[in-house]
Amino acid sequence: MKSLKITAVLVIALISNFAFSQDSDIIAPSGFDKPQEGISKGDVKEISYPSTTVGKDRVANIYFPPGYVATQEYPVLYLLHGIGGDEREWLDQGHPEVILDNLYAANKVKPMIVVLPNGRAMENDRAEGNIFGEEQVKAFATFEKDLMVDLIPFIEKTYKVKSGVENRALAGLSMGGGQSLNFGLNHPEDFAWIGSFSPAPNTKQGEGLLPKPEVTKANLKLLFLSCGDQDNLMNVSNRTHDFLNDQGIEHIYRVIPNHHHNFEYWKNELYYFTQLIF
Ligand code: FER
Repeated sequence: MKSLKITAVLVIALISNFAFSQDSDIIAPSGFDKPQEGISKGDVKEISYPSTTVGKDRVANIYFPPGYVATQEYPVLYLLHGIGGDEREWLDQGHPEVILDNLYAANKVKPMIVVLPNGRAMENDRAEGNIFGEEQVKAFATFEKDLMVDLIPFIEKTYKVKSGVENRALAGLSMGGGQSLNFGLNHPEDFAWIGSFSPAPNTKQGEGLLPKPEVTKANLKLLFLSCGDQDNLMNVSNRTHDFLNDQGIEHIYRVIPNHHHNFEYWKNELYYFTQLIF
């Protein structure tokens, strides 16, 4: 009887322990997105850069980490928004600056600069009118050129930035998640870290998604693909996960239970992704 009791206690302990460690790997601890008093805070600054792609100056935001020193070199994460957003979407709805300030205070993230661009590369890049229109959706593809030819060179000549593929990350939500996969895998010489949070149907398929498998295999340090299990776009993540497996591209695939296509989920993923990079 006694040994039965001990066995039962052990089994319960094992089950609850297992559930606990699983949860903490998947769902961020409460308070991760709440501003804390008494910790150092980073700075958010709006910048403008000349775009040869669009033919005008374009606006982006930058988050500088707490204790940023302009004479030191930092790696850079480019963080992209969704179809209804612009260069302020993450800041207004996801508050990455709060999540990152908290992670810095807990010493859980490497010092990095985060650039928040506008991923709709067209003359009027506001999320207005028919945001699903052909021209508007095409502008999310055109942003590849703006990013590679205009924005990244501007950032790298304006700020002290660590060189090398291992010091550049690209991540985004939904349309920005599709862009991160499309552009990141098209430029494996330039991005070693890719994060895709509930990628949208703009995500390419087949050889179009993975044009340089050998360079990708050599350079990629992390491909982080995830989706909430309640998201209508799950099929895009599933098909991408299957394709990457078929091609032998190592990646993390997270399916987050009871989560939808929204900032509660995207913030959660940012919390985990940023701790894994650089
Ligand atoms: C679509 C469904 C969703 C699509 C784009 C999205 C281009 C993007 C959603 C988002 O960014 O939140 O069919 O086609």
